[in-house]
Amino acid sequence: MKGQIVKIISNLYTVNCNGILYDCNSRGKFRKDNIIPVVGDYVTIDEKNRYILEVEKRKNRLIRPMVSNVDQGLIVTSVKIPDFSPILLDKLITLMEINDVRPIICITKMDLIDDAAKLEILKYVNYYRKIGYSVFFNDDIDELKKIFKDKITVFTGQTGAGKSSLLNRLNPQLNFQIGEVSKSLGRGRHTTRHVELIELFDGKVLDTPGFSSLEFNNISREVIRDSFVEFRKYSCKFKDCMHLNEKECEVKKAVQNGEILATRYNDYQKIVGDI
Ligand SMILES: Nc1nc2c(ncn2[C@@H]2O[C@H](COP(=O)(O)OP(=O)(O)OP(=O)(O)O)[C@@H](O)[C@H]2O)c(=O)[nH]1
Ligand SMILES: [Mg+2]
Ligand SMILES: [Zn+2]
Repeated sequence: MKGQIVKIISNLYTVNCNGILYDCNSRGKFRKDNIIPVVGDYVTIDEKNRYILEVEKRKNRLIRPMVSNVDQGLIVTSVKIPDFSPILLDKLITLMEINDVRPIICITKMDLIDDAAKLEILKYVNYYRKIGYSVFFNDDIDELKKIFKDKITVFTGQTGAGKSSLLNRLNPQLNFQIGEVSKSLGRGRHTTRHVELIELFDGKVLDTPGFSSLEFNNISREVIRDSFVEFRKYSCKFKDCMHLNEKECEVKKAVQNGEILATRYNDYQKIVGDI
């Protein structure tokens, strides 16, 4: 019988087969072949003996939280407490692009800033929309409800950005704990929380906000470059232009004339420089 792993607690795998949950063990064979089933995996189970027999090929797999077959990531970004951080946003977008996860941005806490600061934020919002990303505000509840259908969505963003608050607003029955900021800052973050896919508006979301792995080791500079989607349309003099120290670079020209947002380009330089 086929299904999807929706929860793992130590060695117990909860598999959803057409809406019915089966608690299964994994077979010893998997460990030998170095296949460790994760939440999100599509599997075949032996429903009688409650064993996972086979793990299907994954579309992708994220680490921290460990989850596979993710379609999209909702990047929850506050404009204050914590402050708006373009570099964090761009790192998360890059991380998603290279894992074939569609980034969606949700801005929170606009009520905490004045009109001048709002204009500044709108400049970013318009830019990210221009390059093809969906950007919502956490007030856009009706629009946000529509994005989950038939998708696996991971919530991500800084601690305190408002992920749990947003989930609760989307579905008050979820009743996630809110305001962990100060507590978690004191003790180091995210103690042992299990990873679980939950149903939300005909889709599934990951209730463990985290996605803290922001290192780009083992990723080539070219892949990072290509994750900046707005760079793709420029044809530079050198076909393999990294848009860094090359002369006559169309991307750099576009940064200078304001077509490409300066923070995007700076963040690109930082991310490439880090690897
Ligand atoms: N003013 C204002 N406060 C908000 C808004 N959204 C969330 N908050 C507050 O921000 C604080 C943190 O919200 P959480 O939802 O717990 O943040 P989180 O992203 O889940 O944080 P972690 O679980 O630590 O990753 C809480 O005190 C919320 O009430 C908003 O739009 N405006
Ligand atoms: Mg939370
Ligand atoms: Zn170039």
